[in-house]
This record gives sequence, C-alpha cells and structure tokens, in this order.
Amino acid sequence: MGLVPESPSPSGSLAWDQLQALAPPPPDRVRGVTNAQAQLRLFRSSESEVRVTLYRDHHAWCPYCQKVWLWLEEKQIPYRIRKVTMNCYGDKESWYRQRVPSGMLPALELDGRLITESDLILAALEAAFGPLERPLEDPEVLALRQLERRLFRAWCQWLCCTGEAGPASEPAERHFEKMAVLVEAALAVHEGPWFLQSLSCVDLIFTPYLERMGASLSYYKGYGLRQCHPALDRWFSALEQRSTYLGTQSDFHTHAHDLPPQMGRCLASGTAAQVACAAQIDQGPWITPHDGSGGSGTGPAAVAASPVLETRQLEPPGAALEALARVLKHRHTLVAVNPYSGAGFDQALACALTRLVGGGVACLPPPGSAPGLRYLRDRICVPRDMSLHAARRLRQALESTAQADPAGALEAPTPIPTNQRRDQDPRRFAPA
Ligand SMILES: N[C@@H](CCC(=O)N[C@@H](CS)C(=O)NCC(=O)O)C(=O)O
Repeated sequence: MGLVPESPSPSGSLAWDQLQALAPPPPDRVRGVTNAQAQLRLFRSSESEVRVTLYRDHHAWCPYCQKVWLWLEEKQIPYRIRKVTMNCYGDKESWYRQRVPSGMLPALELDGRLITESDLILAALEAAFGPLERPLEDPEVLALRQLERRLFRAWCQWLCCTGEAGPASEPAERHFEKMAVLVEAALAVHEGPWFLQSLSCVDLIFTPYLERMGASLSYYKGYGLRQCHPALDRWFSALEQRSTYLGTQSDFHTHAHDLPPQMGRCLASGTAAQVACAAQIDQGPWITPHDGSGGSGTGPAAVAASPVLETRQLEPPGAALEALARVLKHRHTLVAVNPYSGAGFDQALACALTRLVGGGVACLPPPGSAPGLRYLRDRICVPRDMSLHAARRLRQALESTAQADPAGALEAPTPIPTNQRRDQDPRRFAPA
C-alpha cells in the first residue's frame, strides 16, 4: 500500500501517533456529500437561509427518518439536524419529549412550525419547496405509495409472524413473493431503473424498507431479494450510484440486529441457506480474494458466489482510511464502553488498526483480547459510524486480529441482544 511507516513497534503494531498520521482529515460534512455525521447541511446556501430542522434518530435506524432525510438531500434543501434517541437503545431526551410528547420520530420544523408523521412532513416540504419529480398526490404516485405499504405488510408478516421453515411459513413467503412481483411490474412500466421516468419521491418512499427487506430476508430467511428480482436489483444498483443514497445506506449486519427490537421479533427460518447467510453476515469474510478492489460481494465473481448480495458498488478508494479516522476519533470512548477491554485492549486495537491499513499482518494481539475485538466488530453501525465499505474493512481487520489471539482465537462473542439495544446507548459518545 505504501502507506505504512517502515518501523512498527516491537509488537508489530504501529504506534498511535503513526496511525493518527495516516488518518485523513474529516470531510466537509456541511457542504460535501451526504453523510450521517452532519448537524448542518447547507449545499450552496448560507446558514441564514436555513428554514428546516430535521429531528432524526442518532443511529439512523428509523426508516421513516431515512425517507425524509433522503428527500432533503435529493432536493438540496438546507437544514439542521438534531439527533434523538430511540426507545430501543436508550432514554428519550427530555427536550425532545417537551417538543414531541409521543417521542416519535421523525419530526421536522419548517419556519418554526413543528410537523410529525413522515407523510405529512413530506407534504409540507413539497408545499414549501416543490415536488421531487412528481407530487405526492399524483394518482400514479398514490398507487405506488399504496403498493409500498402492501409490500411492507407482506414483509412484516413473513419476517415476524411465521418462524418455521416449510408449510407454516409458505403462505407468508408466497404472499411476499407475489407483492415483490407486483413491485417489479411497477418498475417495468417506465424505461430505466426507477418507478417513474426519473428518480422521484416514489423511489425515496420505497428505499428505507426495501433496504431493510434485503438485509433481513437474507439474514433471517436466506432469501436473496435482489437475486430473485432482477428489476429490484437494477433499482438498487441505480441507487448505489447516487451519493445521496450512499450517505444514508446501512448494511446487512446493522439492519439484521437493529430490526428485532424495533419489530418485536424477527424469526429465523433455520434452513441451511438461512444459516449460511446469517453466518456470512455475522462472521464474514467481508473481503474476499475474488475481489480485486476489495469488499465481499462486490466483484462480479464474488457476487455470483455469495449468498449475500449487499451491494454492487465497488469499494471506493480510501475505505480503510475512513474506518481508521472514525475509530481514532472515538478511540478512548470505544475502549471505555467495551465490557471486555481489560489491560492490553488498547494494544489489540492498535494491532487491528495496523492490519486495517495494510501493515503488520504478523501483529499478535495480547492474549485474551479476542472477545473485546469481536464486541467492537459487532457494534459497528452503518452509516452512523462509517460507510458500508469502511465497515467491511474494519470488521475484517478486527476479526483477523481476534483470530490471531493466542488465547481465544475461536472464542464466540456475547450474542447481540434482540429485545433492546441498550448496548448502543449513544450518551457516552455525545460531544462534550
Ligand atoms: N407513522 C409514523 C411512524 C414513525 C415511527 O414509527 N417512528 C418510530 C421509529 S421508526 C418511533 O419514533 N418510535 C419511538 C422510538 O423508537 O423511540 C411516520 O410515518 O412518521
């Protein structure tokens, strides 16, 4: 890679200041590309022109927030962002409850007027700033919005209500299939990958749940939404070429573990295909040798071979360094919140980051550090922490370092809780 200084420490890992020197400066969150860390988005406007504040959840788990977020980004409306905790991962901020007693997200302030309910929010934004390609109340748009809700209900039914493989789950699976075929037929009405002639509000309305369907059906049912539905694959691929979508896009691992507490439960079918998909999502490999440019499932050969089609976007340059910068920013908190971070964990983390940047594959972490490394691996949250490809690089580096732990190479990590995610309480990461 040519990035790594010549002389790492005796343990084989780079020193913290050497790692810091490799980390790129943070990108322009305010005027640059869509990103999950911004608190203000100006595009080409000045701050005095901001009329909108979006209240969305800290971790970008809320699908209704993603819909509004994408709309603002596609229309390049300047706005502020205030982040709020969801019940499943922490206590709601009291200032938010004073504003929105139900605590529900998203909410939006437009010229000082508070609006809740994502559809009403989009309607208010449309009235103020004009439609995104076609009005929400256009008859073709309305019919497609209803179809989105039908697909959503079919997904909930299959994912949450029928757990057994075989006849018990077949009607729900068949019904979902039928709805997905209707969505494919709707995509075939116009030329090009989108629901209408070009990207419109309809695509943004479908995005949050189609993203979550792809992830959850792969993890809990071993079902490849994109593999089974070529028009949906084409639609996802077109989205993956937009920086707006990429800035809000999550990954399969994040959704597989953020959905159970939000949905009540997600039932795994237990088939061989499902077990294989879940294992790949949880344990990798995230980067495969098929993949010249890096990123499991991104090169054509890897996509064909993998049961998990998470993205077709090739790994962009700089993914590993993006991950490095994000870990370094929160290094001390990451160590403090990790229940396994005893003595030596800091050293293990330096070792993993050295592997991440392409140096020190011989670097051995202190004995017993594997559980802490895997705990961190399992809590990377996309896009809250970093992009999908950066997360793959980091997961891979943490896991390969854990495997080099002479005392616990095979030690299983503590399972991620399914009824709540207080392990993801954002308070300790709040800026001072
Ligand atoms: N119909 C509402 C649904 C919003 C909704 O269900 N929000 C969930 C998050 S996805 C929520 O805020 N739940 C309370 C919480 O999680 O704290 C909308 O479209 O805005």
